[in-house]
Amino acid sequence: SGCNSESRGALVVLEGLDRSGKTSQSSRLLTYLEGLGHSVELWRFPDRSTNVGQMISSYLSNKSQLDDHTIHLLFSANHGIMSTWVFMFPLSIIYWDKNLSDYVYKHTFDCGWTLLRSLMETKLKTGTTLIVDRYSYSGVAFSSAKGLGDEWCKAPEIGLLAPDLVLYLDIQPEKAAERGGYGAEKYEQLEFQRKVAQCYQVLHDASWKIVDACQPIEDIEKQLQELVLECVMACQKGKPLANLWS
Ligand code: 2DT
Repeated sequence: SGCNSESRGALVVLEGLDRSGKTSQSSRLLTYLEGLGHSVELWRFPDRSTNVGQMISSYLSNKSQLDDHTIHLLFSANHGIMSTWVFMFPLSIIYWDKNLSDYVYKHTFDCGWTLLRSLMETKLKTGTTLIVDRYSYSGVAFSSAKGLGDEWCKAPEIGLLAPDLVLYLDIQPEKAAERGGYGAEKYEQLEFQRKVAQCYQVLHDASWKIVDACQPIEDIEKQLQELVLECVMACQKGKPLANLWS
């Protein structure tokens, strides 16, 4: 059941609160699709391996402090969007954030044009399915939970590709808090996660499937497999790509 070279891959995103199981389910999906002979890659945001990713990581582990707007834009920059720099430059002056202005200075002129969007588009058009662990929705949900406006949060990410399918792993914040490892990072706090859950609610659209994340792990896995396979088929048959936040 492999893909033929003319059909495109699917853009599948997993979203949900911290500890909802996105990361383990994404790797299970990867194994599943590979097993069926599909060309598939697993991506994850934030990508902590890049320069910006390290700034994000140190913020999340409370080693550095950044203004809410600034960290939002760093997440956007981490999503590989050129227009982020247009937003970031004035902010680096307004907040006179040394890290940020150093970063803008060093990278504005050499970040090139290998935009995430075009990278994704190339992968999809050559038949590779992308499983993405968090995407722009996390950006909007987490920042608007802090009180930033939805539209402001979406603005730097306009033009990214819209996913073909968003799998939302639905868990009550109280249940997630009972799971292991909770509380290690800045955002892993019950009160904040409650707000994030509310912010996710208003982002749902037709591409979202809500899956109960409190079922046994294999049951969730089975449901995700069915949803993804259906989506992969639709994309193979020529479902058109669309833009996010347009
Ligand atoms: P992980 O625990 O999955 O590594 O996420 N986040 C993520 C944002 O605030 N904005 C974004 O654009 C993205 C992709 C969600 C670490 C935290 O980063 C948050 C949780």
